[in-house]
Amino acid sequence: MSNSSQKKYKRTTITAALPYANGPIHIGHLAGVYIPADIYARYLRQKGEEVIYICGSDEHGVPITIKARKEGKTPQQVVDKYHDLIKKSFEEFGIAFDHYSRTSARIHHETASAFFKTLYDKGVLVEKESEQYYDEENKQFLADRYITGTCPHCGYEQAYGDQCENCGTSLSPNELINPKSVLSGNPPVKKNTRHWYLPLDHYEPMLRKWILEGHKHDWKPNVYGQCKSWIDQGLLPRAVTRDLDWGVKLPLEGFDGKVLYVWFDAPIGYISSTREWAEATGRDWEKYWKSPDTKLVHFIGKDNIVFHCIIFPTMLHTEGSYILPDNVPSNEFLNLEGNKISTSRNWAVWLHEYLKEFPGKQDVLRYVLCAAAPETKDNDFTWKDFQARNNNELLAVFGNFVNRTLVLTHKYFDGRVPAKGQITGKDAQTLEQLAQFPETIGKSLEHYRFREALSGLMNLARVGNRYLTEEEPWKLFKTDPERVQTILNVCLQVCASLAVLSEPFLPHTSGKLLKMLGMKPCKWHDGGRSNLLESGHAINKPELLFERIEEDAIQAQIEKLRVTLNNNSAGEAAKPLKETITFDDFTKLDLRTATILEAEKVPKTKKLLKLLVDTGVDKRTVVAGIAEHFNCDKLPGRKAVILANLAPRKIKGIESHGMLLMAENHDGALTFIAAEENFDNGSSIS
Ligand code: B3M
Ligand code: ZN
Repeated sequence: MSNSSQKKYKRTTITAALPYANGPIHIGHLAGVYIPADIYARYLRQKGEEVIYICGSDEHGVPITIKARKEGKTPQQVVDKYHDLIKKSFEEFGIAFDHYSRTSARIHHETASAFFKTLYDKGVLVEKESEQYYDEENKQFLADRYITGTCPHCGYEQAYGDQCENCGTSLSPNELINPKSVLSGNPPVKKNTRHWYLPLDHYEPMLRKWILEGHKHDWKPNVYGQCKSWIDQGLLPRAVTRDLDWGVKLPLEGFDGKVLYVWFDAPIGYISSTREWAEATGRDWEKYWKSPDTKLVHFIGKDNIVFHCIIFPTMLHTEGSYILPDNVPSNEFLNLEGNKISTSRNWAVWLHEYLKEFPGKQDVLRYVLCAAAPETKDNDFTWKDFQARNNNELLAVFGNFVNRTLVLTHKYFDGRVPAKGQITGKDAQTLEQLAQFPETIGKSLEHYRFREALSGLMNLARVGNRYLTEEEPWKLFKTDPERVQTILNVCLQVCASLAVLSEPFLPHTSGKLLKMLGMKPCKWHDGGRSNLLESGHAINKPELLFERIEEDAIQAQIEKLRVTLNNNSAGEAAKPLKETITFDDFTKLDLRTATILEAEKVPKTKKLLKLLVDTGVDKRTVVAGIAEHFNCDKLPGRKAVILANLAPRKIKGIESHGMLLMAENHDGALTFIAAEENFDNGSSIS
């Protein structure tokens, strides 16, 4: 369990988070998980290491059944549709998995239920009867996303039973304030049911030693920090079964209607996908998961950290025959044009649409998403930046250098690599620099610093471009053709290195360039050689590696997003009216004019303000989720309307008496509803 970055391994098992098969892949997924994992896998392969890159669709869980219900389909129909779409778009994009499986596969059901059975037979799991929320109208227990309510941490009203998407906190249904069933909209009742729990609390010492002592220096700070705060808060037993009918059936007699929790079965999906691959290719799957010589690396999004760093490792550890991950690189979030990517609001760039709208431009998106990856903090994707990076970097530096070199080689030397003559200091310096690149870029990759690695690759293109521009062979050919031979030889070696070292990042470009140079794929370290192309070797006709992306293509994308924004707000403006209430219902509300006297932020929350409000009748405390919209200093003296007879409730330990009325528009902006400036407090509103 020592710091593993020093450890020598024989092979690497790379997993990328299994995407939920309830929607297509978007740029956030790509930048956060699939592109970095793909670069890493391709790099190791090119180094000649033994590596497998494993993924598959996550087809269980409540998000799938909710989607099926909304669309009037069966869960299987939903996952079939998205599994196919996702798999195809990954392939076309050039994500080179060794295997892409799915968790509805038979082999997965077998693997996951056997895993559960082992933990059960070993007595690891704790059986407990407890009260859980139940929807009487639909006769169903309300697991995870079947229940929503107000987040106790930030006041967000649409928090799910397993997580608040606003503040990211992971929740249990019992913590929600005002819980509601997603199925009927009714408040749920409590009913007894029996479940099996993974007692994480028992394994705290193991986790503390393994993560907090063993991986302090090699795991990314965001990953390590989340693990530390989880462990320090005290781990609790986690239920690993659910009352649902979609999922891996419980392998115990007499428990129909119960399945494994999706977060129990999904990570086992990595193992079953490996088994499926091994069966198909006649290999032994076990060494990839059980040999201490294997380095296991999980690439994930930041909302998956606890599952991959705490829960799954505890499962692997208690099962007893598995290795634990060596690293769990996780990125922050990518935003789109300043707003959070959202599947439900269609605020995303979808991979399958991109592939259609920008045919042949896979590598441009790979490049931009790697260059702007949210490695250490959230980052923003904009179409303007996409265009600029293509035109000013890929095209102007990489493409331009390669094209000039190849065109000149054809023009002066009939497409044959000219021999080097006498070497100047500049030539030697360029070739020495060239020799460093495999090592430098490789180091960055081995530390999961993909942006740095990519900028290393671009530096190589810059070295070549600058050399060519400064040496100006086109001015020398008449007077000193021998010198031109040397210059172009050096430039061609740089091109060959680019072809080799760009493979993990820009595989389509690398393939094209290899072909243009008449080369076969090479090992990573060959990318540093100064004689990769022998003199006399014939190269092929140059083609353009990159094309200019014109303004109209970018405007079309921006327009598409504008339409989405309009549709969203139109959709919201037309929100259906709530059900009719009687006049008596209305008169139950005691609405009063009031003035805010004091305002302060509730510590450790993003959204909450604690307000002292003069209602004309009394002065009282109200907690409101408006901290992101109003400055505390500006609130004292502000008029407001308060719903004064709302039952008090505790929010973050503070008792809140009543609610201030606000209007919220479709952009989420808030404004107070208030009487005129000098109107008396306590006036009743009717
Ligand atoms: N499907 C969650 C997600 O896409 C989930 C990952 C599973 S990895 C085992 O965020
Ligand atoms: Zn929250």
